[in-house]
Amino acid sequence: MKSIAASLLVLALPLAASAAATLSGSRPNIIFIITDDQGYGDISAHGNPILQTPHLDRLHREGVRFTDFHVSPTCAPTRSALLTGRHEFKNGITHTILERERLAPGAVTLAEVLRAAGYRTGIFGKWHLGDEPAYWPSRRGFDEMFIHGAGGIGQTYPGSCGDAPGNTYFDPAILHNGKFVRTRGYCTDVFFAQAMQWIAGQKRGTPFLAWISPNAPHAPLQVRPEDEARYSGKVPDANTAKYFGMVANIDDNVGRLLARLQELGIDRDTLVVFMNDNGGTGGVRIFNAGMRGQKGSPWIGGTRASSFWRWPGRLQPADVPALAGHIDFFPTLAELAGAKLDDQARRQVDGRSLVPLLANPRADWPDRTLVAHVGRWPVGTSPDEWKYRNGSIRNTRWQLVSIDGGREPQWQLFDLKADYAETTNVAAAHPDVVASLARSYDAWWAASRPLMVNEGAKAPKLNPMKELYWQQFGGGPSQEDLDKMDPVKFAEGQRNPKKAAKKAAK
Ligand SMILES: [Ca+2]
Repeated sequence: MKSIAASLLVLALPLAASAAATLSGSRPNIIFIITDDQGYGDISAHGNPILQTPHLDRLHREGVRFTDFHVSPTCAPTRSALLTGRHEFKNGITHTILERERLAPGAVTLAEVLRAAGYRTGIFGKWHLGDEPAYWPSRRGFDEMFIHGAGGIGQTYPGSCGDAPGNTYFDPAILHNGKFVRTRGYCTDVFFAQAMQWIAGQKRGTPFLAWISPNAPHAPLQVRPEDEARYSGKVPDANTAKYFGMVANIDDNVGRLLARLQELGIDRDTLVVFMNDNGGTGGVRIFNAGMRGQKGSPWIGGTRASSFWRWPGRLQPADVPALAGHIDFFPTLAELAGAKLDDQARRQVDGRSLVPLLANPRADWPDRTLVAHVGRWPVGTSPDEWKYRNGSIRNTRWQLVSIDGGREPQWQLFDLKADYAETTNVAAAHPDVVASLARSYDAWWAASRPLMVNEGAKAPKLNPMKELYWQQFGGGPSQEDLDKMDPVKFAEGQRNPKKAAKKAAK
């Protein structure tokens, strides 16, 4: 038996290597679905005891699943890392608002690289990497742009980050290739329908990237009543029912999309990748897959994400336990597309191509470090004061975390192999591990610090998306809009939320 097993192993190695070689430059259509504020635990395939997600479960069942895959603790940071192959701070992104969500103009994007390789590129939903025209996806490699403004539909912040006025999750005004269109329907349905229409219109033989990024299930929990009704009475409170209803609606849309690919006859030419963009939010009270932390924290529960890669006939369903993350997305898709990276792109990308792991879940994968940092320090303070506040660095086995530090760290160490739930600080027992990971963290900060180009950025008085809308349809800012865009009032609200709410209620 032993010799048969050994000879099978000898056979398997060259097969896996040749499978990777076959995937490289295979140029599939790529559909990327990234949901907003859905946690790793908000999927029934991951063990959620209440939520039913049959179509996401199908992507899980039929795909390659990365089981230790990490994104950033919040929205815009993750999206920038996916598009550039490097940590968000190197893209200038240290927040989700206040001009600090804008993707540095000098960065090369995945959409640009794929377009240069002959792909057609479209985005449908949330962008969240800059609302001023110079930052739009149409200037960052996307042929087709169908997006809402800000980090969420209807949001208004001081400066550039803000959506069209009066928008809600129902019938939102959407920016379509530079002009607003007044849509009809629920936002997630609208984004998927538009994406499917665009996909159906693509010429056969020209591959495409469709980036579908619903704003759901991000708060405010504006949900179709029939979707909320699916969970009313099954969960302890109305908000969870709304939140699960929003996820169920996403799942329905994924089902429609998969059926459409079949109808169009492109199911086997299309790689569908599914992820969520940060740790859990509205669902963690029900199920957080045993993890510590959620969105906005540097713990495992703040960054672990679903990462399903389904390509029928080409990728064999499997779990891949290798430590991987959002920074690997760019080099992976570039390799699949057969894109040539120029020197600038090669220097920019810190991630690694996952193609060897897509071909063989046990492929050689040297250990590495991944960093998470929540950012979000107050405007006007030095980032260096926040270097060790809500930051972490990990390799496959260990995670080093500093929650309450500032200019100096307060390191805690966790042995993820024995304690993935991060219950026990073992720093005192492993000073060598602490020192080694801390050195890597410091090197990462030193490399990132000069690239934080949005610190101290000048802000416009009015949200550019709103101005554009008023130019197109008439009207102007209400007093409420002006209050929300007032940086002084905003800062007051940040410092003293209760007092600001009282004042606003007067
Ligand atoms: Ca998010």
